[in-house]
Amino acid sequence: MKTSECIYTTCTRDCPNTCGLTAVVEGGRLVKLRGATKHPLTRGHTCVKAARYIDRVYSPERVRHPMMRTTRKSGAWQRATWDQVFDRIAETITTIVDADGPEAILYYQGYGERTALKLLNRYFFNLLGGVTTLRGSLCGGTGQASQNLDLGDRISHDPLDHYNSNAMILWGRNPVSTNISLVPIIRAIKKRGGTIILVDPYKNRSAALADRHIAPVPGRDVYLAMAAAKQVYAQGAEARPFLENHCLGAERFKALLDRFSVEELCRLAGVSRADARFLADVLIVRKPASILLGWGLHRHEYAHYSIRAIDALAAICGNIGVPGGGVSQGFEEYGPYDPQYWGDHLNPPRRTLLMPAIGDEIQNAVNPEIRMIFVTAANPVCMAPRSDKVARAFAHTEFVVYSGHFLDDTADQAHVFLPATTFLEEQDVMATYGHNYVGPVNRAIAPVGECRSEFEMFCGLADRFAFARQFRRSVDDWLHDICTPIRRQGCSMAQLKIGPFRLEAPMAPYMDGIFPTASGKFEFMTEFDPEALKPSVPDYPLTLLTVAPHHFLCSERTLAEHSPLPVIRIHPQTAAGCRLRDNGLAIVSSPAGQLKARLKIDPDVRPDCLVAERGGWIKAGHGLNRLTPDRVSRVGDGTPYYDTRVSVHACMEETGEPV
Ligand SMILES: Nc1nc2c(c(=O)[nH]1)N[C@H]1C(S)=C(S)[C@@H](COP(=O)(O)OP(=O)(O)OC[C@H]3O[C@@H](n4cnc5c(=O)[nH]c(N)nc54)[C@H](O)[C@@H]3O)O[C@H]1N2
Ligand SMILES: Nc1nc2c(c(=O)[nH]1)N[C@H]1C(S)=C(S)[C@@H](COP(=O)(O)OP(=O)(O)OC[C@H]3O[C@@H](n4cnc5c(=O)[nH]c(N)nc54)[C@H](O)[C@@H]3O)O[C@H]1N2
Ligand code: SF4
Ligand SMILES: [Mo]
Repeated sequence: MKTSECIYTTCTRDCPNTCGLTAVVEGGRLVKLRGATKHPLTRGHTCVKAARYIDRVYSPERVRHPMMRTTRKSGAWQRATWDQVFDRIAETITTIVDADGPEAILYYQGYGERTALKLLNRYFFNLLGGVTTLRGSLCGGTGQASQNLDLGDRISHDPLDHYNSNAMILWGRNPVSTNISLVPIIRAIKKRGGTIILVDPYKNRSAALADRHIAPVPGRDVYLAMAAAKQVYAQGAEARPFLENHCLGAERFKALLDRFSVEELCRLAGVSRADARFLADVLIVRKPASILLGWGLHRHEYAHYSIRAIDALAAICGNIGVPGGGVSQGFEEYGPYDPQYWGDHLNPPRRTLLMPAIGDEIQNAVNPEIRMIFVTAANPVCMAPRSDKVARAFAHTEFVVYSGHFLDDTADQAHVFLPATTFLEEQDVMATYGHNYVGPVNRAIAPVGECRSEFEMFCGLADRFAFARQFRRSVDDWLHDICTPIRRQGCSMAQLKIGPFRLEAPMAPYMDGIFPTASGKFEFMTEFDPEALKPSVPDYPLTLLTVAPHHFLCSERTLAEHSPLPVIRIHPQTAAGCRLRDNGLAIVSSPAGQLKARLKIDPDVRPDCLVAERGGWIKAGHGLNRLTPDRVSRVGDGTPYYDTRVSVHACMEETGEPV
């Protein structure tokens, strides 16, 4: 009989849930991955993606040994040893640094795994002299920067604090797919007679938990928040003591509201008056209410208007600084570590390239040009906007190193493939952007094939440079030092290997009514330019929302898992207007490019939108970022993926030609 072993670990995938997991191992093989009941938030629940992760670990498509090739176009991948790939990378780095300096190298660190040891990746490049890195965000930067303007420093409510809420507004967020541990909390609020509202142009899976679904025009939530705020004032229900004592700019915000009627605001938001009224009434009657901002709300050029207006609405209702209230979005996943281990102090500030426009940024970089790109835990050719430009930039780069699990669109652009372990094969520590617990990543199985952790990769590379001794220390020694702030909070490293630890953080922030802004008060948005929200591309009447897939995490999939074409959802009226039929083929065009897709008629989509699940690979016929613009959000250097304007036309089944 096989003996079975259970190992406690933490999921490190790019997901705000960051579950405590039990890995069940039999005869050295991972056989089950289930939620660990001892985690105070995740409590034994996991998502559909967890069980399937075992297939990913052992997938026949997974790259299990290092590979390299001399040219990308014609060169087939050749199996190599770790020494061979390290030598080749180290030689190329030395040649490039000697000729053009370290800034000719771009280090592209992705979102695939954000653990404690990942600080050392950048530390390596800083020991090298400081290379070009990234700035801005493909993910949540806009929300954080916008909330910092209002609150001084964005601090979210602990998810467990939402148990104190009598209402929850899911504002552009889909926890049923993306943050499963919020579901029992939502159910508890409902059970107590509380109200749940989903605000989303698409009736996503979380609508099933909501008492009401409000579907604004994408990017126009600012008008809905303003309409609700106006009604709160109209009913004399504003939180006067809070506004008078703890806020700056409330009168000027009110003056912005006075420029519009409620009817006008609702029309601009694309919602009914009853919707705005319902939202206002819930916020007045069901106190405290917690508003959860989703990432969907962020992916617009002027997202800060909506986010700041939502903050303002919460402040007017007296929902800031109260248990069960607040406007929450995320946490600092690298927050609990000692930041000196990034190594940024070792050099003067080095060049950074803007993530939302990374294709142009790479191609336009001069003095020095980008000659080498080193990618870890990312798939920018597929996931960054304007895939055409990103692919071109990578193709023109002399030397590309890719560290990851599968031969995805970005790996196809590489000269060297470094096969990485998954979190089940590693020792590390994981904090999260979704709650206040940090947890251990414990090795459950031996590395598959010859895979190595990124830490081991950078150790192997560092060995080939003069700073080798500064880098080569054991995992335990590094974690001990990187986790100094956690140890100072009273958690020993031994304790951190056993289970989750709650970091010092308020359950509910700002309860003293003091905000870390310049004024010490909550600062209202006082400028708003409605012209900015007018659509500017008349030939492209629809907005394409490329949302989180339910069954996959971003582009984490294999070739075999792809459907032949991406599925794009369209409202029946819109489909009828363009003579498109259910399950028919269509060409979707934006100013950036074109894509063939299979249509699904779906009344849950707004008539002025199309909805598709993001993350499919270009080489599998998907690649939605062939259509997205590479603009930059006005606040926070975020990526306005959801400002993608498109048109859709039927095409012939046999030839794919337009009808
Ligand atoms: N299953 C699964 N889970 C994931 C991920 C995944 O790919 N799959 N990705 C992970 C990552 S990287 C992230 S960042 C999070 C994202 O987590 P979420 O924010 O919950 O998910 P999204 O699907 O990105 O966006 C949520 C919703 O925003 C809506 N939306 C779009 N534009 C607007 C708008 O202008 N206003 C409003 N009100 N709503 C809008 C979309 O229709 C969508 O339903 O999830 C993480 N978890
Ligand atoms: N159209 C559109 N595009 C989007 C979005 C959208 O809403 N619409 N959302 C954006 C968002 S929110 C995000 S966060 C980004 C994500 O963009 P990226 O971070 O570029 O891409 P991911 O698809 O998350 O790919 C992460 C990869 O890392 C690998 N990986 C996991 N762990 C490790 C590890 O330890 N080491 C190494 N080397 N590899 C590892 C995974 O297998 C996976 O292949 O995409 C963005 N792109
Ligand atoms: S992907 Fe998210 S919900 Fe699923 S197991 Fe990992 S952390 Fe939990
Ligand atoms: Mo993200």
